[in-house]
Formats: sequence, C-alpha cells, structure tokens
Amino acid sequence: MNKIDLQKLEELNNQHAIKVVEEAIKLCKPAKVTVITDSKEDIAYVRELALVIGEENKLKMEGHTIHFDGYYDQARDKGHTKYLLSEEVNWGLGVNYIKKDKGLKEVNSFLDGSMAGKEMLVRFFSLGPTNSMFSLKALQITDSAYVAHSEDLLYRQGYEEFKKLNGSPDFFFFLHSAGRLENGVSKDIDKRRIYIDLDENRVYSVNNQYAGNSLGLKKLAFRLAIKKANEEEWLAEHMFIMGVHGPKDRVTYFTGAFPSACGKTSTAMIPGQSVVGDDIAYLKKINGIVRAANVENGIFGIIQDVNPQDDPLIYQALITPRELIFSNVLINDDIPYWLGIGKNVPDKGINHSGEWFKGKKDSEDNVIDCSHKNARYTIKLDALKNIDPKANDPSGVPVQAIIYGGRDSDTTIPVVESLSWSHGVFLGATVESETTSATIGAQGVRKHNPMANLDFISVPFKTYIENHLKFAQGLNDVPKIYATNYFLKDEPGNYLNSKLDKKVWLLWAEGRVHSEFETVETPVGLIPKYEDLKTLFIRELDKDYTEAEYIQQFSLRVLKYLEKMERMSKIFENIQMPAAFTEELKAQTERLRETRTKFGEEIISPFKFFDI
Ligand code: SPV
Ligand code: MN
Repeated sequence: MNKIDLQKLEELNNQHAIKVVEEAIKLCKPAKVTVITDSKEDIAYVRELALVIGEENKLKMEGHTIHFDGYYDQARDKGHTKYLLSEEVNWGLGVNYIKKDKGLKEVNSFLDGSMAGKEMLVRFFSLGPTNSMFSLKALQITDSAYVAHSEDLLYRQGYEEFKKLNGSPDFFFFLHSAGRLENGVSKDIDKRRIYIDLDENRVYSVNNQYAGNSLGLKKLAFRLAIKKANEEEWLAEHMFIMGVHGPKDRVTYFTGAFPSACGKTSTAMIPGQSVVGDDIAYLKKINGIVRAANVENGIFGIIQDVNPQDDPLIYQALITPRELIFSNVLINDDIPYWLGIGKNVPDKGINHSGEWFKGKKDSEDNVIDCSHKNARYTIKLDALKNIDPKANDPSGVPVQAIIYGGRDSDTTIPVVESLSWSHGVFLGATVESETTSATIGAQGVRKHNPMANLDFISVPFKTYIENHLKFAQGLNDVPKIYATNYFLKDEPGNYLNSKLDKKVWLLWAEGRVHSEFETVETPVGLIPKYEDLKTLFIRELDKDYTEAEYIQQFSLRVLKYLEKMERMSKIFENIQMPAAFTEELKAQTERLRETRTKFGEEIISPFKFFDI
C-alpha cells in the first residue's frame, strides 16, 4: 500500500478496520492496494478500473456499461452459501452451515494468493441513509472493480461515516475475490464459496462475480443485519418501501415482502405511487411509530420484460444516458437487448455464453436465450422519475401498512387484511409461492417462503417470529397487515385479475389505514366490500367491476385453505414456535373448519359473510 492509501486508512482512526485490511492483504497478496474515499476522484477511479481490467465494457450510450458473469454464475449459489458455526444447530427451517474451523480453512485456502497480480480495492459504505440512526457501517474489500462499482450505484458512501464510529469495531466487513479470471469472468466456479461468520460480522466470498454472491452489502450484509436486528429488537426485512398516493395528496407508506415472481417490483412501481426502496428495509420503532429506511440507494433489478408497455419508468431509465451497468443481456453493435424488451432482438451478438446466435445450445443441450432470465440492470434509485422525496430521509418514513404477497392459483383471495398484528405475522409466515417457468425445476410447485425471507433468516425461526410478534408492543400506531395474491386462476387456467388490478387492492388498503372503508369479516381475515371495490375500479382504472367478478375472486375456497393449513401444520409440527404463533395456526384452522360445517360448501360466496 502506498503512503497516500495508508494515510486514507489511518485517518479513520479505527484499529479494527486497519487490522481487517492488513489481514486481507496478508492472505490475498494483491499487487496493489487502493483505498477509496467518498471523493469524486476516488469513485471515478473505480468506474474506470472496471473498464481497464475488462470486467465492464462501454456501450454506445453515455455512461452505460455491460458486465458478464460466468455462464454458471448467474444467480445466488444457495448450496455454497453457508454459515460458519462452531456447533451443529437446528434453526427450524433448515440451515446450510459448515463447522467454523473447517470452513475457515477451506475458504482461506481459496483466498490465499487470490489477488496475486491484481489490485485490491478497499471501500466504505453506509447501509441505510447517512447521518441516521438506521445507518450500519460496512467495509468491502474486493479485487473486483465491478463489485466496487456496483456498490457505488447501490449504496451510500461511508468513508466519512466510518470516521463517526470513533474507533468502534461495530461494522460489517466483506472480503471478496473473483478469483482467477478468464475473459473477464471468474474461472474456478467449482471453488465458489460464500461463508458467513455471524459472530465476527464478516463474510468471505470467493470465485464468483454475480452480485447476489459477490456484493457484500447486498444479501450477505442482510444476513448479518437480521441477526443484529433480532438482538436489538428491530426488523431487517426483504421488503420494498413505497408511498401509496391516496385521495387529496395523501401519502401513506407501505412496506412489502414478496418472494421472486410474486409482484414485488411491479407493486412498488404501480403508476401514480412513489418508491423509497425495492429490496431491503430496516424497520425501527421511533416514538411509538414504525419507521423504515431503504438500506440501499439503487436498484439491482431483473431486466426481463422491462419494456415501454409493462414498465415504462424503468424502461425510460434504461434507454437514457446515465451511469448504468447491464449484466448478462445480449449486446449487438454496443446496444443491449433482452428477453421481453418489446422490440425485435437481433439473432446474434455477445451474451453471457460468449458469441451468441439464435438457437445456440449449451453443453447440456439447453437452448440459450438471448439474455439470461436473471439478467439485470444496476442503477441509482434517483434514475427513476417516481422516486419518493423522502427516499434519503435520515429518519426514514412512517410505515402504516405491510403487505405479504404470495403466488397461488387456487387458494388465497386477492387481498385480505389481518384480524390482528399476530394474525398478520401468521399471514407473513405462511406465504407460499408457486414455481413458474422463470424458476428452475418443475412448475406449479408450492414453496413455503416466510416473509419472502427464507434464504436469509440467520437466527432460529422461532426467534425471528418472536421478534416480529413483539415488534407491535409499545406502538401508538400499529401498522395494518395485508396478504395479497395476484395470481388466482379459474378452472380452465385463466388469471382472474389483470395486471393492473393490484392498484385497486393497494388503494383499498391505503383507504383502510385511514378508516375509509368498512370490511367484511371472514375466517381468513377482513375482506373488501363489493361497493368499495366497484368505486375504486372506476376511479383508478376506469373499469366496471361486476358483482360476478367479486364473487369469483373473493369466494372463500375453504377446502383449499384447509389444505394449506395442513401443509403449514406439517411444516411447523417439528419446529418449536412461539405459543402465539401456534395459537394463530390453530385458530385459523378451527375457523375454517367451523365455517365449512356451518355452510356445508367448499366455495363460499363473500356475500354469505355479510349477515353474520
Ligand atoms: C433476490 O434474489 O432477492 C435479489 C437479487 O434481490 S440477489 O442480489 O441475487 O439477491
Ligand atoms: Mn431481493
């Protein structure tokens, strides 16, 4: 490390940070170490470096670059993402772990000399807004300028924030090496490892580049944050934050957790609303109300089906000059194309498989699409016209409602309000999503994904749910909780709702927060009244919503719901759960059984609950 870089590090006055960097240097043996501050020059240096070392290439439009991840490095590697633990644990929903000494030995052996001949970048970030009680500090060490550049777009600068630590070792740190590169991509994918050390607030990641694996600040810091949140009694959640715009300029903030392909981004981007964040939120109780802050400052979004029709605001951001990284799309004549772009795609070019032509197959005889299904764009949040004015507010935004969104074709109604906070936690903890053609494996299989957080919960499931249950205590204003399902189908398999209908569910929920609509109580929660939906459909979508549609969509499919409760009972029978949760499951099942007996029907019209 040269004098200037050393000085930058020493100016932080943080012995722990110095020690972490020194140890990383000793282990990875880089040819050069560069410390990046919050200065424009330093940040520009990283951007340039990504081009110089070929991890990114310039595209035709000003500021746009393309990065490719290896053909087998296109998504989070769940199998090789493990917790380093000193003893075997049972967290309830399964945990991928490795004995700490064994795991450390292995990952250290892969990191040993991994930066030989390469440049190590040392970067400081803030998770959450700066100058804020939400802010957690994070130190990223990487030999990937793509990783460091992506984090520039996605997170707030934290060099100055680190100074405010006053020497405290209370920060997360991430050591990443892309390992040996071939054509700009990680070569030793069989040695890809992501090992999380919860005790030391550190994560090691090696031989990979895909952001979900490589960027410490994203899903790796998220796991460390969940543990911290549980200890300190706040929530770290896989949630968007949005402003829902009700009548007369009223803005009501919602957070929402949806497993992939359940409508998370499309909800956050509903026309007329504003976005605070699209992936990870920290929620804290401040003076009796829940406030939430976006952990990030940018979007690492799925690009498939972003087109002028379905996603006009994101599309607009992607076709105008700005700092933007495309990953794993098709490049032809320095112009990016992707699946569902809404225009003709050339039949050749370069993509994540190298030279690509229409009909190209991989070594397992699978046809390679023009772009990967998980191809992405990385932009700053302020690239979007619908960014909420409070997106960077150090005190976050007040949260008045939480949505849990699942995906199933034959059971759950489009929108329901929970009967209570603990019933709402139950709704979140029992979210299921059916696999689609966009996911790997068989289609139509239901996967249980509590709070859309299954992959990231880093504490025993009981503890995680207890923390949620407790969170409402001491609040003056308890957020309402909703469950949505945008994917209900009729017998022949047609969707019962159009893509636009979710706007009505959302605005109904917004109105409920302000006591504008009455509800009908059913065994599964509070549902909207027909008249209110009819008014909202006309007001918001200029659409005539018929009584027949209401009956079809909001009928209680009681047998199907009972089947879901059976699936849940099976899952939870072997897990120690908080009594309040077990009660909710029992009570829910009881209410469904009684209703079935009382009406003697399998599908019960919502109108039948009106007179109870
Ligand atoms: C997700 O998969 O939930 C993402 C993308 O947000 S990743 O960075 O891979 O986690
Ligand atoms: Mn995510």
